[in-house]
Amino acid sequence: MTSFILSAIKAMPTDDYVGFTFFVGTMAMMAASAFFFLSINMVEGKWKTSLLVSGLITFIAAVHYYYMRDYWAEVGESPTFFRYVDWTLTVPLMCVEFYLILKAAGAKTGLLWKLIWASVVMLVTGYIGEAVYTDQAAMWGLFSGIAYFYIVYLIMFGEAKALADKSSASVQRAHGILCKFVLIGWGIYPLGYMIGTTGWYDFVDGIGLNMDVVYNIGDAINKIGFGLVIYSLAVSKD
Ligand SMILES: *C/C=C(C)/C=C/C=C(C)/C=C/C1=C(C)CCCC1(C)C
Repeated sequence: MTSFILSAIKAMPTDDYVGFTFFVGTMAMMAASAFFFLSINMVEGKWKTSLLVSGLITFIAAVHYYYMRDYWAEVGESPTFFRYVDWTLTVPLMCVEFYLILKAAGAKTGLLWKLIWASVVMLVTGYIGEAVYTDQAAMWGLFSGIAYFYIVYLIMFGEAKALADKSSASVQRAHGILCKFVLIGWGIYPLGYMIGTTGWYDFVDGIGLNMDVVYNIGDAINKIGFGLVIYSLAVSKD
């Protein structure tokens, strides 16, 4: 731990705001993981797995942030590979959260697999546009966006929504907030993608933000936010 902090200070100039968000991101994800894991024994049995998954999401992110911070400090480039490995593990786990809260209303694993496949398509096409065929970023971003909207459709209007309507009031409430995270919170990522890739209108570059800062803010909001929605569902009294 001391060597981690020392190397972070050594390798991080005070004006490196990208590196700073990787550092704070690491700490935030670690703290959130401790919170979710330690809360498991304070909630009713039926919510323990959901809280465990919340902790796994932030824990997996914490480990990736540890490496991404280092990569940024040493190489000075966007850690695209670690970023997408992180997302490929954590986004499907967020799909699992939807499945787990809707299970009591009869959610089938078929729904879970649809969500997982759509998220894999979304992330693989995004990776191709960001790291492989960078001159075709717009086209791959479009493919990724279609998969993203399919996820939005499933949870807000499709199968998952129908199950939420049959659920208890507290599950309905949690489902509704999680949907907003996917619609608004996940919407932060395409913005980061447009900032980090070429072939878009100039106003995107004019925003003057760094892609990794946008992704890091998105991750903090979505991963910790998702977990807190699950936590408040787990401690609610109905
Ligand atoms: C914890 C990590 C999360 C919730 C990551 C979510 C990532 C996305 C919703 C990414 C979406 C993208 C598009 C919709 C189009 C452009 C490419 C992506 C991959 C950035």
